[in-house]
Amino acid sequence: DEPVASAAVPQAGDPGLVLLKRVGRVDPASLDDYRAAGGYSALRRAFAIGAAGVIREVTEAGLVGRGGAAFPTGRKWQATAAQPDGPHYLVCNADESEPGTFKDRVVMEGDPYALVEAMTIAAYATGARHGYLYLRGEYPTALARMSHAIEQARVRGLLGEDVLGQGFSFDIEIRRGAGAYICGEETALFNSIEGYRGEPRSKPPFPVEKGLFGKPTAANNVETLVNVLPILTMGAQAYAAIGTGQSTGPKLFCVSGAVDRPGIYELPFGATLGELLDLAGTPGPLRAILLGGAAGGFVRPDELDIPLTFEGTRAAGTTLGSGVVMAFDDALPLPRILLRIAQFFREESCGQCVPCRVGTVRQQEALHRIAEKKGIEADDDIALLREVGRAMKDASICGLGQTAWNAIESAIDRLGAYAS
Ligand code: L3W
Ligand code: SF4
Repeated sequence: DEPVASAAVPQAGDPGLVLLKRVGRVDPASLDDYRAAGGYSALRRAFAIGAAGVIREVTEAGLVGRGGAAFPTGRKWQATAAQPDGPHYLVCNADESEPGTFKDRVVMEGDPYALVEAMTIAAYATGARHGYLYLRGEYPTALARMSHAIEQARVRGLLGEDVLGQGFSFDIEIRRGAGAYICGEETALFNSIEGYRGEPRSKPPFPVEKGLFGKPTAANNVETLVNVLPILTMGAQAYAAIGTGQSTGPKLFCVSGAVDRPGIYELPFGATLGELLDLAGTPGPLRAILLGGAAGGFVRPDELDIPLTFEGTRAAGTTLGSGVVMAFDDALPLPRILLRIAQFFREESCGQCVPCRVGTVRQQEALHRIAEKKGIEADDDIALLREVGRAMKDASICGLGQTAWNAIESAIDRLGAYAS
């Protein structure tokens, strides 16, 4: 476990930060320091406005999921709360495994009480009395800090029976992942908690209706949840004024690769890719930038004016995903990068459905042949890759298979990979 270097959060402590304002500034072990820095004022406001009021604020703020799919959080919570038959569950997806993603880790290590408070608010809003924090197994420091924060919150009456004397009971159980990327897919994650193999279920039914243990479940990413704190403390309107009309609020970006200062950057939605890379510093010319991680897509260095918003990246034919920005120079040959991405998907496929189980193998084989310049002509292999990619996208059960061809397709079409 490599600790996140202090340079990894270069803006932590800046007065303008919303999500990272306590990271690097407030002792992550101290509940008193967290409260002195404004902690638990959001939960107090939640109790004051009631569960329906919380959902209204989150909806008006325009908050959407930060795990990659950008589903409206208010709609998810409303749908969960509306289910008549309980028990309802809250699941925090902290199985952060997308290559190049480490934002949730910085939040959990640097501001663990924020996540405890945010989960408590989410549970209150959705009617859950029991929450699970499904934590990536390779995050021992996050585990230690979250465990301590949960324990301290219990001791101080902020978790357990009758939270803050408001007649609301809620507690959090931590479950550790065991190194499988697929367990970040919400229904595979539920199976993992239930003790089954980490294989995705077909959707619908969506978790809001039949989730963990077949019960109504709100499943949210760490970053999504901690956004609820500023929404409640500053109000939905002030929050929605940050960012753009369609992508509201602040966003954490994970910058890595050929940059001077890799790390987590908090910026309002709407900053451009070039502005973000300027903050991180690029020591030399770039060959390509991977947006959205292995499930995302490559863009060219002449596309740095792409706005970092959901609508802006979509209009540019790419994706923001969970906020990954990986910069590549010429140090690594592109075919090797693509082969590594293909290997990743092949290894992480759960094997449950044919298009993905077979497709990820065929994809890696074709890329290997092209990289080695062996066997059939590259053009034939590229045609094969397109066919297999299409089948995976159209017929796979879950996001892994549906996105396993994205980065490779973008490298061929946008970067001209393999063009002679
Ligand atoms: C109620 C409906 N709920 C959808 C819910 C659904 C889920 C959320 C998004 O993630 C992304 C992909 C990659 N009623 C609903 C509904 N929901 N329709 O909304 O759902 P969905 O199916 O669009 O996406 P997903 O399968 O949850 C796929 C990204 O995830 N990804 C990897 C991400 C990795 C990380 C990480 O390491 N931190 O996030 C891989 O594919 O970007 O867009 O909750 O239940 N009608
Ligand atoms: Fe498993 Fe891949 Fe099918 Fe998803 S798409 S269920 S990872 S085999």
